[in-house]
Amino acid sequence: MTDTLSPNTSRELRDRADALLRALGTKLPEPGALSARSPITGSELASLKPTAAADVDAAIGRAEHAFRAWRTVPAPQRAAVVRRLAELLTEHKDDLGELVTLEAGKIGAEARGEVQEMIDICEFAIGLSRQLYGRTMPSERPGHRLMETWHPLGVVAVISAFNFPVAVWAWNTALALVCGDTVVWKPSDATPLTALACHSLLQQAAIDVGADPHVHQLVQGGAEVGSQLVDDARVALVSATGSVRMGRTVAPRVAARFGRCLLELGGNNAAVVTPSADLDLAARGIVFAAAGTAGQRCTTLRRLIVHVDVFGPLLDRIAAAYRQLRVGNPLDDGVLVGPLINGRSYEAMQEALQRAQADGGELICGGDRVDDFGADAYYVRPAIVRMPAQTAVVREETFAPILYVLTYHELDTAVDLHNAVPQGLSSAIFTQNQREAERFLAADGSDCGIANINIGTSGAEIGGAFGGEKETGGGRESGSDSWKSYMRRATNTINYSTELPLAQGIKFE
Ligand code: UN1
Repeated sequence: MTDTLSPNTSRELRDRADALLRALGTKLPEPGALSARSPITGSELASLKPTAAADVDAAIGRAEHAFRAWRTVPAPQRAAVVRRLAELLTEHKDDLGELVTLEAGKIGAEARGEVQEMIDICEFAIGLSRQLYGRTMPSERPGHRLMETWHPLGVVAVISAFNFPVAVWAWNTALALVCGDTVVWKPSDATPLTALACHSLLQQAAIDVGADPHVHQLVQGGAEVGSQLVDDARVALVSATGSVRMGRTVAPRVAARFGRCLLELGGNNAAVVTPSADLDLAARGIVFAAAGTAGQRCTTLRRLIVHVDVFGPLLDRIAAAYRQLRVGNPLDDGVLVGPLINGRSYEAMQEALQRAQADGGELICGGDRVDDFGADAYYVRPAIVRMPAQTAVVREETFAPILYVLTYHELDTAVDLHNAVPQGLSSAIFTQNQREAERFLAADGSDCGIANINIGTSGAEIGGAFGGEKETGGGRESGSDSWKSYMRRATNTINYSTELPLAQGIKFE
């Protein structure tokens, strides 16, 4: 079931974007070469000027200068900016959520969820500001104390993707600010307006609490802007979310100047369904994880590894749910699947479906374009493809709603199949058998950064560390002790005795 759009929709979307920016206290941008488009229609919402190289340089300079004072502000006082940001986000949750829908195409419930995720990480960061703990260790020497202290790192470059245009920025920025770092943000060039809105909310927060607004800088544009941040020695940490291809260029360049990287790259997430699984619960978890956000989360479920005995009943349930998914305008109530971000995503999806079928895959449902929305908007029905084997196309991440289904007989084979992809972000097993569940979480089980039991692969809470292994890049953001990536550790040995004993019992007399 789908809805069509009225011919005036592009105009309405443009006016709505203007109104939302105003409501969010954001100055409308001056027109320029960077086009902000809505995937709802493919039409332009606004245009703006990309940040020129000299201005990127100046932004890094301002962030570096602001860092000198910011690092000495006590962490609980730094948290005041984040607390005010959380208040502003709460006040503007619906407006910012709607702007996310306009620009990234995700449905209202998910867009508001994304803003909630920002508020959650702000609350986490506020508490964290009093918990940047270092350890004290017993010294081997009499009259000595050994401890570690955590210090701000410097300028953090945040390079974020279109699919979580605001939450991933907040994960990084809320932590970086309480940790005493300053931030230069390069959002996706597909979502410049939500970035303008977030930047102005943060500027407002800083002004309201009397902090230096220069602690946050926004630079806009394409890969060349990101490149400049990657290569600038004043940037201490590059936190980048995006494709494996992007990570492959970023990581060695940052390493070459001994900078630090925090990478959140592609995922190719799978769920194993065992014979003991609660199939109704599994089906619900699978449908949200595979079709939600039109398959455009890095945590999207892309592979389903099902025991042969439950393949039939599980697939019946999932296919029935897929048939009821409403694809359409994400601004409309009841729509669960919005558009793909652009035509390139659509083409990548079609190409992957063709390759899968050439490999012997059987298209069970979906995959077709819903073309009631004009030539420049790309809506698709989420696809399910039964695969005879985990071929090359299945081992790649295609950022679109395709769920490949494979079957297994022995759990060991399922775990091997699960791990036999280059990426390692998120994973799940649906089972009511404790041995199977523990097998999946064990050292020789899932090799991912996230491994869930009876929950889909997407929709993680902010309290845990978020990130993955192998080609996913190894970074951890958001909760737990991810804050350590945003700080530097100093080991301090303090001698309060009148002697000078050397470690390891060395005598040097
Ligand atoms: C992403 O897709 O880049 O776990 C982030 C999730 C969300 C975050 C996704 N909390 O699906």
